[in-house]
Amino acid sequence: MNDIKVLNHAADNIRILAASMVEKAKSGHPGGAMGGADFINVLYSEYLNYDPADPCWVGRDRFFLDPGHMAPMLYSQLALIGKFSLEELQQLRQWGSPTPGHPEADPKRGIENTSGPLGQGHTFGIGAAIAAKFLAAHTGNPTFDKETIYIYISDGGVQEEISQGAARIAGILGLDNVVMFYDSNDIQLSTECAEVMNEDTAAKYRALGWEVFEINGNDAAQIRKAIEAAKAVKGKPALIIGKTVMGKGALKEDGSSYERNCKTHGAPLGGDAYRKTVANLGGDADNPFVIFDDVKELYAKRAEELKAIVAERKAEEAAWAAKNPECAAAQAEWFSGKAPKVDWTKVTQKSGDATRNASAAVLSVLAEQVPNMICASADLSNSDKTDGFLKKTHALKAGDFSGAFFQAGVAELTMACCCIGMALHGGVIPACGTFFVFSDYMKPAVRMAALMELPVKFIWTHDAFRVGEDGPTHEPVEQEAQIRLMEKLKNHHGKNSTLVLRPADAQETTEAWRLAMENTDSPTALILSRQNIADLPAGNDYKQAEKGAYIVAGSDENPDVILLASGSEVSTLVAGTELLRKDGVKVRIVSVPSEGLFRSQPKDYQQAILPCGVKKFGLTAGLPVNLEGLVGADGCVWGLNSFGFSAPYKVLDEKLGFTAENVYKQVKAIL
Ligand SMILES: Cc1ncc(C[n+]2csc(CCOP(=O)(O)OP(=O)(O)O)c2C)c(N)n1
Ligand SMILES: [Mg+2]
Repeated sequence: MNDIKVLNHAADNIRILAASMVEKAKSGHPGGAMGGADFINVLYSEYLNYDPADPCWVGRDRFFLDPGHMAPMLYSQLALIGKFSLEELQQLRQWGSPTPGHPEADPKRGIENTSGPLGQGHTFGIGAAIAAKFLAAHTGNPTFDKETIYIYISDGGVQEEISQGAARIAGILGLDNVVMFYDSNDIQLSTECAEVMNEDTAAKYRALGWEVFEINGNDAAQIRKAIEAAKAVKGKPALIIGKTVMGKGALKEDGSSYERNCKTHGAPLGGDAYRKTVANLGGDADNPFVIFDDVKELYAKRAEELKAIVAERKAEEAAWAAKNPECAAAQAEWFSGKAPKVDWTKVTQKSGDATRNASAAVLSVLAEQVPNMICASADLSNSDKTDGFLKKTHALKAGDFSGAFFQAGVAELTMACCCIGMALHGGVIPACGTFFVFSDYMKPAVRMAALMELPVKFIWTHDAFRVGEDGPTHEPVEQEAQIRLMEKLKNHHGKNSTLVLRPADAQETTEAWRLAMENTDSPTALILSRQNIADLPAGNDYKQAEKGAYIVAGSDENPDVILLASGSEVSTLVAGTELLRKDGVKVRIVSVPSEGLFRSQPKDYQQAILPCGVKKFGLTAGLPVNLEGLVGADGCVWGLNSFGFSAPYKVLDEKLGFTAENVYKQVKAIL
C-alpha cells in the first residue's frame, strides 16, 4: 500500500504541473484539473493496468476522459508515467505540439479518445466497454474479461442529455467493466452548478441500474476504497461520485483561498496568484516543471508492479492462443485495422429493389462473413433494414454478448457515440442505422469520428422527400448537403474526413457497401432510399462507383448534354433521357454516389466524365448545392428549395418536378 502522504504529494505535483502548463500557455483550464488530480493519481498509481512497453496492448484498461478541458490533468498524469516529457507539457496549446488544447486520441501516448464536446467522451467509454464484452464472448480470450474501462466525467458531462442515453445503455447491458468517476465540484464555466441542477444524481444513476458510491473525491484513501468496491460490482456499471474542490490548493494574490471559484475554470490563475498557489502546493514557481523524487519513486514502483501484472495477463493470453490458434489469428486480424475479407459474390440483389433493402441484402452477408462486426439501430431495425444483419444474429444482452446486434433504443447520438467507442477500443467494426433525417441528432458524433479517423459506418435510410406520407418532419432536404460538407473537409492526414455514398440502385448499393467496408481510416455514410428504384441500364459497370462518379451504361458518345445525379434521381434521369432521345438529343448520364470521392480522382478522369463546356443538368432531391459545384456554369440543377409536404411519394414526385417529363422540360430549356 502506498503511503497516503506520497499519494497526496503526487496529486499536488499534478496540480502544480497543470496550473503551470496553463500559466505558460496563457490559456487553458486549471481549476477542474486541480480538483481531479487525486482521483487520476490514485487510478494511475494503483489500479490502471497497462503495458508501458506496449501501449496498444489489446487487454489494457482504458481511461476515457469526458471533460477535455481538463487536458492539463491528463497530460500531467501521463508525464508522471513517462508518456509525455516535461518539455512537451510546456508546449500546451502550441502549434505542432502533442499537447493540444483538448486531447486528441493518441493511444500510443496513453490518450484513448479525443474529448472536448462534453458528454461524448464518457459515451465513447461505454461503447468501448461494449466492445470489450463482445470480444470476450466472441474470442474467448480471458483478457477481455479482465479489462476495466475507467471513465472520468464532470458536471458538464452529467448535464449533457447524452449522459441519460449512455447511463441507460450501460445499465441495461449490465456493463460491470465500467468504473466511472464523477468529478462533482459544484462549479462549472459560468455559474455554480446549483443554479442549473438540483437533481439527485446518485438516485438517477441508481434508477438506471448503476451501483453508486459517494465519496470525498480529494481523499486518496476513500478513492482507493471506492475503486476497489466499484471493481468488485458484478452485473452493473459503477459510478463513484467524488465531491471535489475546484482549484484545490489555489490561492489568490493576497494569499486567501482561490478554491471553489468559477474563475479558475477556464483562465490561468495569473501572476502572484499562480506563484502563491505553486508555493502552497510545495513547488517552486521559478522552476515548476519538475517531478518530485518521491513521486518518481511511486511511479517507478508502479512500473515494476505493472511488469508482473502484464506478464501474468500476457501468459494467460498466450495459453489461450495456444489452445485456440484460429481465434487468436482472427483476433490479431480484427485488431490489425485491415479491411475484412468479404466474398462479395455471395451478395444477391433483387432487381428494382429499394436501396435500403439492397443494404439489408449486404448486411445479411456481412453478418455471416464478418464475425467482428457489430450493427446497431436506434429502434428502427425493421425500417432502416439493419434487420438484414439482425436476422443472422441476435441482440447483445446483459450477461450474454454472444450476439452482434446493438439495440440502442431511440437515442441516435448515444448510439453513434457508442459505436465510436467500439471503434476506439479496437477489434470490432461498428455500423449503425436510423432515418436520414435523424442524422441531425448524430452530427456531433460524425464530426468526432471524422476527426479521429474512425471507420464507423453510418446507415441512413429514407433518404428524401419520398417518405412524404410521414410529412415534412421526416423528409430530409438539407441533410445531404450537410453531410457532404464532411467530404470537403480534410482530416489531419489530408484525406476526405468522411466518405458519403448515395447509391443509385440495388447493385450500386453493393458497391457502396464494399467501399464502406474497405474504408478503414474514416467514417462512411450510406444514404439509402425507402422506395423501390428501377435498375440502371443493362451492362452498367458498377465497379466504377469507386471513382465517385462514372458514366452510366447506355450513354451516348459526344453528348449534347450530361445529366447527373445520385441515388434514385439517377433512374429519373434515365427515364427523362428516353424522352430527350426522341428529339434526337444525345445524352450522357453520370451517377455520382460521392462527389468527394470523384474530386479525389485525377483531374483528367474528372474532365473525361464531366468535361467543361458541355451542357449539364443535375437532379437532386436535396438542396441544389449538392450538385451545383459539378454543374458549374454549364447548366442548372433541379433540386428542392423548401421543406417537403405531406403526401404519397408519387404525388410529391409529380408536384415537385421529379419526373421524366420535367427532366425533359428543364433540359430542353438549357439546350
Ligand atoms: C458540448 C459542449 N458544450 C459546451 C462546452 C464548453 N464548456 C467547456 S467546459 C464547460 C463547463 C464544464 O463544467 P464542468 O464540467 O463542471 O467542469 P469544471 O468547471 O468543473 O472544470 C463548458 C460549458 C463544451 N466543451 N462542450
Ligand atoms: Mg464542475
